[in-house]
Amino acid sequence: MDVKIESICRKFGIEGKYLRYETITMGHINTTYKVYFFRDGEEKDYILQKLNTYVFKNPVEVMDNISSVTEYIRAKIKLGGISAKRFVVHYYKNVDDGNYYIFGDNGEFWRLSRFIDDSVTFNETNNLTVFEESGKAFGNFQLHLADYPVKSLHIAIPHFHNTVNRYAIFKDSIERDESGRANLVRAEIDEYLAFEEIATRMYKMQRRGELPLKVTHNDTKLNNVLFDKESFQNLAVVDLDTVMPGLIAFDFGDAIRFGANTCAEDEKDVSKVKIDMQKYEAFTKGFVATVGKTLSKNEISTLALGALTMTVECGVRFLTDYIDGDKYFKISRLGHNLDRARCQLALAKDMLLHLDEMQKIVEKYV
Ligand code: GN1
Ligand code: MG
Repeated sequence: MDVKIESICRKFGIEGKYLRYETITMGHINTTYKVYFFRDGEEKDYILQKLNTYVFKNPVEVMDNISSVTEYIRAKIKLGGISAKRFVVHYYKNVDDGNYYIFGDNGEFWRLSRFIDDSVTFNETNNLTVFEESGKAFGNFQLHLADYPVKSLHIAIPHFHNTVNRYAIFKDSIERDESGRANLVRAEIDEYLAFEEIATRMYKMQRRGELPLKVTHNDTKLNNVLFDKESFQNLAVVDLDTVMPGLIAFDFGDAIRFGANTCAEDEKDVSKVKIDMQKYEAFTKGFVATVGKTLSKNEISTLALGALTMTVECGVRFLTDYIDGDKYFKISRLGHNLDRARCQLALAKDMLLHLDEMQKIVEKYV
């Protein structure tokens, strides 16, 4: 593997002595490595990723979105008279000038970025300031792209947060029952079906023109934010593969789903799974403080609903994948997708009980 990793990095013009690589296990879709070289008297580190082309059918368009959006953010930051180096990811160009490299007969799709100096990520945190900072990070991402021409973006994954469509796919999978698992999860299926009306409300509002499409990140997990390793201030937002037109509540909601759960996303003991209202408030404060003033009345009134919607949607996706035989999300144990689906279900139920309280907290910070 060392030889392959080194040779791909060389295709991106990386010089110096190759030292080693580490596998980064975060993320359910792409394959990620941190790679170290030695040059000019010091270690240099890079993030090398193999894109999942089963999930991203048109990876060149994904990279095109990423370069346009990062250029845009970089230009905005520079306007403020500061260097953008630590605040936005930079992808290397290959020898032919594209920001990706296609390797081997199977057409593996690789990309390489600089590792942002002195940065850290968190899978979970009990530090409320860190979580508030992540709210600011995604809020700022929104602000930077507020005047970006939304329609010029490629659709990386069609109908990504279209919950109506997610439910249709779910029902179709149950019907086909390819791996014979549907009968094992009848209870979970019924509970998710009971959430269908509320979880499709926001999408229907958007279809009626009541919610605007903006440039959204669409995968706002806490571990997609880089923080300064000393001060824990937010630096940059990463994992830009799903940047597409979307609703502001997708970004707010998915961050809450992942980061304001009292447990990990795949907790098996669902009796422990709750919405952590302190974390919820911390994120809301950071997010609304940065982007709140740009939001319409309808956008504001759907933020808490967005958290519930994204939790149900993600759970439906995990359960669909379990029923399909684990084709989409990486798993590290048998039944992993089912554990994830059960965990999202428990979280959604608890959110439903707290929905009014959650919305009041949003309004407190607007
Ligand atoms: C996937 O790749 P990762 O782990 O950041 C997924 C998200 C889900 C998330 C659930 C392209 O994100 O939509 O919310 O898993 N990404 C894609 O943890 O499907
Ligand atoms: Mg991702």
